[in-house]
Amino acid sequence: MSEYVFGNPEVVEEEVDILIIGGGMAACGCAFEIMRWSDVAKAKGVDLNIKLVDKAALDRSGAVAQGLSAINTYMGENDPADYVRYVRGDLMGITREDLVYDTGRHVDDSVHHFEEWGLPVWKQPGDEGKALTEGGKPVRSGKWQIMINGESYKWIVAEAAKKALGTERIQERVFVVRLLNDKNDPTRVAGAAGFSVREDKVYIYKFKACLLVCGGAVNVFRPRSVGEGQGRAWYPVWNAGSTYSMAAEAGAELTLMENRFVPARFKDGYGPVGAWFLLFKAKAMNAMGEDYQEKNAHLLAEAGYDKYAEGHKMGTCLRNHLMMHEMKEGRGPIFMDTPTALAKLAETMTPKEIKHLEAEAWEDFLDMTIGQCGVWAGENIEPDKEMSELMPTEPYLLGSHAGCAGIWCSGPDDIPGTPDYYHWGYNRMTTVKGLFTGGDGVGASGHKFSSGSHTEGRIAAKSMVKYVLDNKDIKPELDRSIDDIVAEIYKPVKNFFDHKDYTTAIDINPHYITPKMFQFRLQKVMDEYVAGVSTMYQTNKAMLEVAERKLNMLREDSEHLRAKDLHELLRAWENYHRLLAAFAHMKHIQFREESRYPGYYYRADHLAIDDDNWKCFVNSTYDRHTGEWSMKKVKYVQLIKPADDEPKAMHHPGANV
Ligand code: SFD
Ligand code: AMP
Repeated sequence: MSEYVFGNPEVVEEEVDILIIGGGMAACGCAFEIMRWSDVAKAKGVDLNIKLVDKAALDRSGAVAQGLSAINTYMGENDPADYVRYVRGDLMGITREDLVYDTGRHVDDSVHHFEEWGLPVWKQPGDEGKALTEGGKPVRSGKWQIMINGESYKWIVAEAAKKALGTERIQERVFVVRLLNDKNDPTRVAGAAGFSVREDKVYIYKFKACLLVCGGAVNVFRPRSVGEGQGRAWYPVWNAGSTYSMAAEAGAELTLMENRFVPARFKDGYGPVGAWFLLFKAKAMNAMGEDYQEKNAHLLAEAGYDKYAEGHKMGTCLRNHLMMHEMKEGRGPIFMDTPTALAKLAETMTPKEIKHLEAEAWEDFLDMTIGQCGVWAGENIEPDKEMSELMPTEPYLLGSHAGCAGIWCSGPDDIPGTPDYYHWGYNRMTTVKGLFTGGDGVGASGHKFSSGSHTEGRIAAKSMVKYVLDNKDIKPELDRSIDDIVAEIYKPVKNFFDHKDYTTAIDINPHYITPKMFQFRLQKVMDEYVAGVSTMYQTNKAMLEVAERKLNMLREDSEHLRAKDLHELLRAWENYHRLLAAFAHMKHIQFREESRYPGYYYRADHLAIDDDNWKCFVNSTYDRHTGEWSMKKVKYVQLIKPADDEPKAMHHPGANV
């Protein structure tokens, strides 16, 4: 007989100097790096107590759970300044160039560590067995991307983090629900609270500084997958917007939350396209077999989008824009011509090499998106014989891939030309004192990917230690009582037990809402009014007003979320986090009266890109007491000169703010 009782949690209180919240790429980077700086502190007589807490198990948590087939950010022979130009172009001209440059100049060191820790990096013929640090030339799929055998990528990176930190400093399977501000200074963070997803326990941490790196937001929008396939998404379903919602509730300024990522993916399995486009040189075509990117290029000029696109420099959202045009005109489905690509590559190959090529085609997905192999196997698709459909997916909120939603962060202070409002002392610290972030958390600086996110965790590690050493006298005091926090976290449990006997059907009850139904409601609102797939990514002022009204009602109803077990408690709080992330996204889209990212979303009432008024960041803050959002424009500053071959319009002087 189990003695397990649910609903009366044991409260575990802990005080540390630094808490790392999350266990993904940025968190592992931080864990690895921080012990080096902690040793430096020790030499100065300060013994730092550091802890990492992850909702899942470090070995397979976060976006890299299934592994990856490429490292998308590796400089190698390239110049970090050029990387900034690439990121700026891809994100339609507005980016925090100081943050991007900072990641670019440090990222290769992380990749070298991955290889040293055992990650197999593909090498050019003749260089096999030669490490990158020994001059081994990687197989590049694109200018910035290198190929890996990455099924165990996360395992390898987690192992190094565990070794550095020590397993006794790692707490797995604790979902952090909220940050707690300091009683004596509300602009400072002093703690965090969460609960175990395995035991009836609430955890309350006090600290001087924390790294909030819980990834991006998935399942905010109604996904294309339905029924038993509904668990499929491209980005990790377990990253539920916790980074953005917890930061916003603690008072941190968010930036570019209007941005989202709509990846073009292999239909239904969500297999990534990068290796197919870049490595295998496959072409995408419409149902008539036409190369729609070439055919539709004139559309970019007609809409005035071409100033952000020039041949190979066409950004991710603009590629989507051209694909969506074909679909809207009724010339879908869109196909990835895998047979022609493989046949071309095979022209000069021996039969053995051809077999190897076919294996690589499968391995690309086996290593990171195994569900796509399921679709191929289930639908009898042999990629060398039959084409596969591509589809733009539902939107994701993230700051590390081809998107830049996130938190407004302090950058490095050694890059010439940075205005004061780009840095306030500690690199990667948010506008809340002691609250740092990395990876998907850092806004306005996309295209970091796995390696750049790891790097940002390392950058934050160093500056968090500095912050704590500079602020030795801080005595964190929570602004709320422990009883109050525990009652709040377990409110969905109380909602259930107080009312479960009112009806005979456990899920049907006027006194509570199940997390699943709550999620359906959120996804429906976001899909239908905030530019999801059902409106082909379009919205307008009136639709956003309806969305706001419905989201406000959903926020009221969040008080009535129920949890009949620990699993539902997790789902309840994940969906609460999704709601706040969704709210931020909606408010930002409402505020920015232009269509900055065609192919990601369209303000149908402001279809143009309006550089005169909107070539700027949009930042917001949230007041958790009133539920109000405050929005503002923040001036963009160009720090890296355009390259000679860059479109002239990129030289635009900046926003009218
Ligand atoms: O093919 C809480 N990514 C790719 N990066 C590459 O370098 N190459 C690729 O090939 C990439 N591709 C790709 C990628 C991701 C996915 C899912 C696929 C394909 C299918 C992107 C990177 O993975 C991504 O940029 C980084 O992982 C981002 O790092 P970070 O640290 O910001 O997030 P994370 O790794 O997901 O970790 C989040 C952690 O937070 C935990 N967590 N813990 C406590 N309390 C809470 N409330 C929490 N909420 C979340 C999670 O458990 C996790 O540990 S391709 O498409 O281009
Ligand atoms: P994806 O697999 O779509 O996530 O892409 C992996 C990497 O390749 C990212 O750095 C993308 O920006 C890049 N990429 C994907 N498709 C293309 C393309 N058609 N042209 C240029 N870069 C691409």
